[in-house]
Order: sequence, then structure tokens, then C-alpha cells
Amino acid sequence: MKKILIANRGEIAIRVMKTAQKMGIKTVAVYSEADRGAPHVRFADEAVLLGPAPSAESYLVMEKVIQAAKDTGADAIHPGYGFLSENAVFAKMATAAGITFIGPKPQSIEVMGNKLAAKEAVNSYNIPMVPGIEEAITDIKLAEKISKEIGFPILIKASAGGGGKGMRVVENLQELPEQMERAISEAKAAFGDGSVFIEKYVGSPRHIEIQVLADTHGNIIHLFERECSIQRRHQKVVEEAPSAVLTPEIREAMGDAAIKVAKACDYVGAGTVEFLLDENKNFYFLEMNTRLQVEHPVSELITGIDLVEQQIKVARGEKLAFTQEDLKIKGHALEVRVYAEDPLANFAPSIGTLTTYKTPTGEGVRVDDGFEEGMDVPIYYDPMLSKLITYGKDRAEAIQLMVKAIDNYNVKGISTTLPFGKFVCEHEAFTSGNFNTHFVKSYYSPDKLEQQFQEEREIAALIGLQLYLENQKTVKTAKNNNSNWSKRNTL
Ligand code: MV4
Repeated sequence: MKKILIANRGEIAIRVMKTAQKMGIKTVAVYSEADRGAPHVRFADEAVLLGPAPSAESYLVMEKVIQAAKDTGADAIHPGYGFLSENAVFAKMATAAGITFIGPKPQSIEVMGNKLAAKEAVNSYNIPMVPGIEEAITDIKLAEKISKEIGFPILIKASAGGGGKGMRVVENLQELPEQMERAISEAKAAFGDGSVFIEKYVGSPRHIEIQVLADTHGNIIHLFERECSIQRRHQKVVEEAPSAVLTPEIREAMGDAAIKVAKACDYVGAGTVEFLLDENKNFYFLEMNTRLQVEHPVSELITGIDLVEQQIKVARGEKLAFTQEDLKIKGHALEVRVYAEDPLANFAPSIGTLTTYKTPTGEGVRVDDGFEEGMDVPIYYDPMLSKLITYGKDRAEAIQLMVKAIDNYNVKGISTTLPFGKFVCEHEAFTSGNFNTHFVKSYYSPDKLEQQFQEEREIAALIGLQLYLENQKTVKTAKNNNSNWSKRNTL
């Protein structure tokens, strides 16, 4: 593998290129007209223009991406996350063109892309799943019967959905027919597939996911868990590894279950198995993401493993160079996603120019980004500006480093979710580890953030006042005292 085309943009394109460079592999960027001056384009050895700004005319056009790989002589494609990363047709097209797709087999992508097919695939592997049905349901009478068996509240999910799309909580029998009908028509409209199924609704879960890695020789290992319970409308905000609540026993059981899920779909490469953890610490398999995830850095930091390097090695046909026993969790990592959104205005997109853009530095601080000072934030793509990641010897240190790093992250020209990240990191529910997926809904309001800003302004004013008073005192002392000490202090 001598040259990789990265079929993505922004921070993840740069992230992948960094590892390729480290491994002595040349890189090809692709870009849209909106990204002509983007850092990922300059970071690569070569770059190919795909088309106009909208993704549907550039980053999502499979034929154009494959053609760019052919034209530049790239022998592999890394899809990053989003865009074409979980598109089985694209993976097939790459292979058919003699180009290595750095990711799982098309069949694995297909199976896990459909929640019912995924349930069926893992059926014989003894994986804990939420009580529910494993087939698409359209018949109301049957739905009523099953719901009564499971017990309300129940959750209707779209088989083709994922990441929370097409879900409906149903509290009682009376609501069921209407909600079923809506769920089916919504699923049809959104995914072109009206298949829905029913699960028991887990009321206050935590979102725990296991990172897995599989080679083409039948070896599968896991790199422990990430906790991603701090979400806002299914958009993750803060992620960490390890979770504050997993015992070694549950961790091992979840790791084993995740490996079985990977085995069930004949997985190759880096993947993530999502679970819900209920209040009694029972865990249930939800779905598998067949790509490198946004939050992969926290797993890299606690294991010392470069996941992109592993993806590339596996794609080259190499055996994993380590076993499960070689892996140990060391320290604690935290990631705050920085979005170009205004947390005071219901997280409305914030567009404009990054008139100031200075990232924090220092030991235990990593920033994965694809922006620089002076750049416009394009409106066409994901609003994530960067990922701020900290690593400490324990959770408290990682949190403390994060709060400081947020203070030292200087962005002007647009609003970001940085203050919101700080709000989370300083909240008692978060620091104590006693939280679930309802954190944002339960604790956040713009007023709270205003309050935080007000306190910061007061502290700043007090520090200013104190410095002024100390300065005054020194000036006074210096007038009637000739010692070197006071002279130094008047400088
Ligand atoms: C659930 C659930 C409760 N009970 N399934 C949301 C994303 C998708 N992967 C599955 N999701 C959920 N499935 C049952 N049976 C609650 C959620 C859920 C959720 C899960 C993880 C993180 C945040 C969430 C926010 C709302 C709902």
C-alpha cells in the first residue's frame, strides 16, 4: 500500500493523513469547491477536486471518488466517518476497481446497517438484547399483544434507522395504533423502508460502546469501552474512556459480547459495538457501527494504540501484532466536541469567519481539527469544528485538564459549544459519575450558562481589583522604603 486516497474532509481527513505519513504512505485529498483552501487539501501530497460544495455533488459521488483514486494511482481508500464510510455499494465499487477499501466487507456493512438483520445475525451468539421482537411488525393487533407481554413503556424503532432516528416511546395501549402508524410512515419517508420493531423502553440508560478490532486471520480483540451518555438530541457532546461506572467484570462481559457481535457479521477492521447499560448495570446490544468513530481518540489514549494504523495494517492483510492480554487501560481520556453552534440560542448553527482561532497546548492535551484562523466555517457540512481531547492519570485529572484547556481555547468570530463543554465538565452529576443519557435535558439551560459567564466575569473583576490594590500597596510601600524587594515589585 503506497498511496491512500482519503474520501473525507476536515479533522478526520487530516487525522488519517497523519498516520499514513507516519507509515511512509502517500496521501491524496479530495475536496469540493467550498474546500479549495481547506487544511486537509494542503496537508495531502496531492488533491483532486470532486465538484460543487453540496456533499451530494462532491463527497458523496461514488463514481467521482473512485475515478480520483484511479487517476492518482491510489491503491487504497480510507472513508473516514460519515459520507461514504458505511456505504456497502461504495465498498464494493472500490474493490471492483482493484482498490482496497480500508474498512469491513460490504456484507458486514449491509447486515449492521439494518437493525433487524443485525439482531438476526447475532441471534445464535447469546448476546444480551433488550426484550422485544426481532421481526418487522405492521399488524396492530400483534403489536398490542407483544407490547402487553413486554410491558409499557415500549419503544418503536425503525429497522433502517440508527443513531436515534425514527424512534418513538409509547406509554400505553391507547397511544399504540397512532404511534405505530406514524413510525411506519416516517420510516418509509426517511429511509425508504417502513420496517419497524418493538423493544422494551429502557428509561434511564447510559450509552457504552466497545471498540473492536479484527484482522483477516480470524483474530478479534476489543479496546475496552467508551462512555458517550452526554448527548444532545442524539448528537454526542462529551465522551470518555474508560467509563466511570464499569467494573472489571462488566467490562470483560461487554468486551466478550462485542467480540461475538463482530464474529457474527464476519467483521474486519475497526468497529464499534453499542450497548445500553440500565440502572442495575444490565447491558444490552443496540447496534454496530462499521466505521472509525469520531470519538476513537479516547480509546487510542488509554491503550496507546493508533487505530488508523491498525486499520491500514489489517487492510494490508497483516495479523494483529498483539493479543487481548497485551492490552491494559492506562489513565483516563476525555473528549469534548466543539461545534460551531450557539449554546445560548438553542444550539443554532453559528456561521462566520474564525477571526481568532488559537488552540490549547500542553501535556495531556490533543486537538484534532481541520480549521485555522481566518477561515470561514462552511455551511454545507457537519458543524463540528474540532475535538478537544485530554488525557490524565485518572478521571479527575482528565476533567481538570479539560476545564483548563477550554479556558485556553480562544475562538472569536463565531459561537462554539466550548462553554457548554465546560458546563458539563464542572457539573456535579458529571464529576461524580452519576449521570445517564438524560444529562443535558435534566441539567442544562441557557440560564445556567449565563450564570457561569456571570461568575467568570465577577472572578475576572475581583482578580483585576486585587491586582490593582496590591499594586497600590506596593507603590505606597516603595515611597518610604528603599529595599530591593519593594523596588522589584514596582517594576
Ligand atoms: C433505546 C433506548 C431505550 N430503550 N432502546 C438511541 C440511539 C440508538 N442507537 C438507540 N437509542 C436508544 N435506544 C431501548 N430499548 C434509548 C435510546 C436513546 C439513547 C441511547 C444512547 C444514547 C443516547 C440516547 C438518547 C435517547 C435515547
